Amino acid sequence: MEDGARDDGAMDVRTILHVDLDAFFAAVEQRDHPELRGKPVIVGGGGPNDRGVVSAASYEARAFGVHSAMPLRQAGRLCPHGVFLPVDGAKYQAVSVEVMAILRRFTPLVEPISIDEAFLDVTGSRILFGDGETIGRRIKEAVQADVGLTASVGVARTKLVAKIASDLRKPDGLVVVPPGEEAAFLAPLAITRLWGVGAKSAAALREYGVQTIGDLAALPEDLLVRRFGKHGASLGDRARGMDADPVGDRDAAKSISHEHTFDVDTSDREVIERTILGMAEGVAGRLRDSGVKAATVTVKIRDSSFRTITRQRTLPQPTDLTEPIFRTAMELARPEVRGLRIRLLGVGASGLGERDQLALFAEDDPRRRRVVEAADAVRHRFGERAITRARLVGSRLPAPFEHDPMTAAEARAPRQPSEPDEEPAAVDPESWSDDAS
Ligand code: DCP
Ligand code: MG
Repeated sequence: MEDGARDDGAMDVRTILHVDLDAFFAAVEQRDHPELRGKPVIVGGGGPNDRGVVSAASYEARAFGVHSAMPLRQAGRLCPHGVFLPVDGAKYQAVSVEVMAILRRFTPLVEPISIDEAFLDVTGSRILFGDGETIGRRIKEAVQADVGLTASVGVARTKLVAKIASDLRKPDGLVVVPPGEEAAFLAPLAITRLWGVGAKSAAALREYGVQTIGDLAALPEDLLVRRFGKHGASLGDRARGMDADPVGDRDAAKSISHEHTFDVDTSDREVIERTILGMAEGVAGRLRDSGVKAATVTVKIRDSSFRTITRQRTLPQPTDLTEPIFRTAMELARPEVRGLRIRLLGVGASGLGERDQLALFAEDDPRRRRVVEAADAVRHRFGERAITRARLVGSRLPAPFEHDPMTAAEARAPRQPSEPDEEPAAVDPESWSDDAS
């Protein structure tokens, strides 16, 4: 069935796919270690006695109640016979690149939204490859054949509905929502599946007897607007599956951040400084990879009592280099860490703009840029850790794993409440990945 154009007789009915790999990190490990297939595999940190959290759990491990963002120690208690493995970020990143390349065979309109998921607008590809369902099936087959992983796919007229659909029959799912059936498809599902409905909104909606997306769709719009303001109007639309957001809309992430949880809380200034340097380096590398510069640097600090603060500052000129990010992050962090035992540190960059659009700002020394670009080329070939500043060598600090705050994965993870910022932050502190919840 042509799942576009026809029903509405309009050529502008889009066909959007959301593709999400199943148990991504754990599935890569099971692929590479056949003896682990069928076993509960838990990827994250240094094993069941580690302070960190679970990054990924195989579906076998999920049967024991283990899930992403759960403390590893809790996972160890729930699943004592689980196979615990460290995160191999460089490997997963390389697999992610392969998968995204497969998706681009089907349409140039691919919007990666995290390491293992992307939206595709295949409206213009239907004539070549078949309807949305057929393209979804072909993508699943290609990912299995070429990369050896299973993906779940949702097909719908909007990003919102495609994403909910891909999640519904995981793992190895394919869910198609024909145009016109969005509201009926969403109606029986819990409201927490809707983007932008967090625990707080869900509790507020329950006061009105709203449990399902269908209940929400049935509420009068003026009530929603009165109760939730501007957000309320779009809430009603989204409950009916309406979402005009085009694929590829956000060509760049709104912010880039790295964070690190210490195995043991620390007040060692040298360790803190080296950690911030490592993260500044990681953030700068990702800015350069994306061809953008950042105007604002943010630090996040959580102490041993779990008090969390963020501080930010706008730079005199946007940058994609380590030094200014490191220097600014240190200036922001130094007064805040004094006398405290630190549990977690984060460095973020926001206010991103295309490098070329920012040409009116003085360019950095071109020789220095060539050196940096050469280093990036090595980093891409041999992984994040290949190039490390002399300062980091021998520190035995783990390369901070990249958590992209814009990913839906992170948005789904339960969070620790943060304290409000003193300075109004352009980076929503809630959007930081939280690996300590
Ligand atoms: N991830 C992480 N920390 C989190 C959430 C996710 O490190 N709190 C990493 C590990 C995941 C990957 O990102 O494998 C993709 O995230 P998903 O939310 O898509 O989770 P999975 O792919 O593991 O499982 P699912 O089958 O539910 O998609
Ligand atoms: Mg996934």
